[in-house]
Amino acid sequence: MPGIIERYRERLPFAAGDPVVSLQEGSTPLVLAERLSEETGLEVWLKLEGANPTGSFKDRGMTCAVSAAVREGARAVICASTGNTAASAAAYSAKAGLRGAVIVPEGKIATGKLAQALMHGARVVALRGNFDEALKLVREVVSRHPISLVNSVNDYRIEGQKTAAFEIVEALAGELQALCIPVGNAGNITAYWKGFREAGVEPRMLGFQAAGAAPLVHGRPVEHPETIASAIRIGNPARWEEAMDAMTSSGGAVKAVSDAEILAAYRFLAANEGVFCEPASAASVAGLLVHGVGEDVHRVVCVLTGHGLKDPQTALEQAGAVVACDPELGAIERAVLE
Ligand code: AN7
Repeated sequence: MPGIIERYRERLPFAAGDPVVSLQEGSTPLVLAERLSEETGLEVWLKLEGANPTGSFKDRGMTCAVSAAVREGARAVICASTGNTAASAAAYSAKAGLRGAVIVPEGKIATGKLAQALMHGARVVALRGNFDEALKLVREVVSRHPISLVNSVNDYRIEGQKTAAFEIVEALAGELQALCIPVGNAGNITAYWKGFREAGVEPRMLGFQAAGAAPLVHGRPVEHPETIASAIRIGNPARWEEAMDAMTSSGGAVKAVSDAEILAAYRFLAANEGVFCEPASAASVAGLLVHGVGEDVHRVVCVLTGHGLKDPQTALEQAGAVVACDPELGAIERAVLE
């Protein structure tokens, strides 16, 4: 499959002949979740955005943001990030031959994401502050220097990410009544809603935030957001109004899920559906299990935004222990069979 710009060019702000920086993102699996369906009495599908080239949905937006930056003659890109945007921006700027700088909250990004950003050669800046402070600062930096901002305040990011909604509509022939999605900086829910409306389908948009980082649920910014789901440890989402509009106009809602609920869904998906996502992604399924989807829903799609390998540390803390064994047949048999 080609990347999303080639696949959906007529619905994106790119003309034939424009430069395209792509790693063949998009065209991700949509998998029927049989155990979750049994559990909920619904038909539950999982959109596996961890199958994108850098392991998260950000690649859909990043191919557009970086391609547009190249078209505009930019030499460098920058973003604030809880990790996945940083990994994606680093990869696409490496592919494009641009310089990349990523500002991340010190000590609060998952190991895999940090490894990615560094390997792709970005300048990685660990801010003694949180994501919201980092975003505020990078907005000031780009107002003073000719550097392209690739956070989801950049409209090209929304354009690219809306293509996930197109893929879902195509795969299910437009037959879905609800979408469950984690919400952090609120770009992705904004993008899905735009994509669905452009495709003429209006599922109920159900956004889920971590309880310790739930500004949209409380109706006011959270100064010190905290959650195990570091990707959505965000207290003042940039796309606040648009996200609220998506949820209200679709008859949806925004609700909170606790870290314990997120981790339970995270383990359930890995153990029972064969799908390893990162903790923030599991907020969509936690929301489905804890809050339900309301009346008259037959089919629901949960977006799993990032791959579980992004955050090996949380996985090892949540998983069972390995079984030590001497190199001897009897010992192996006991270890395997008992
Ligand atoms: C796995 O990388 O904000 O509501 O800087 O990595 O569009 O912010 C990541 C967000 C959900 C929330 N799931 O999406 C970043 C960043 C995962 C994420 C979200 C993020 P938005």
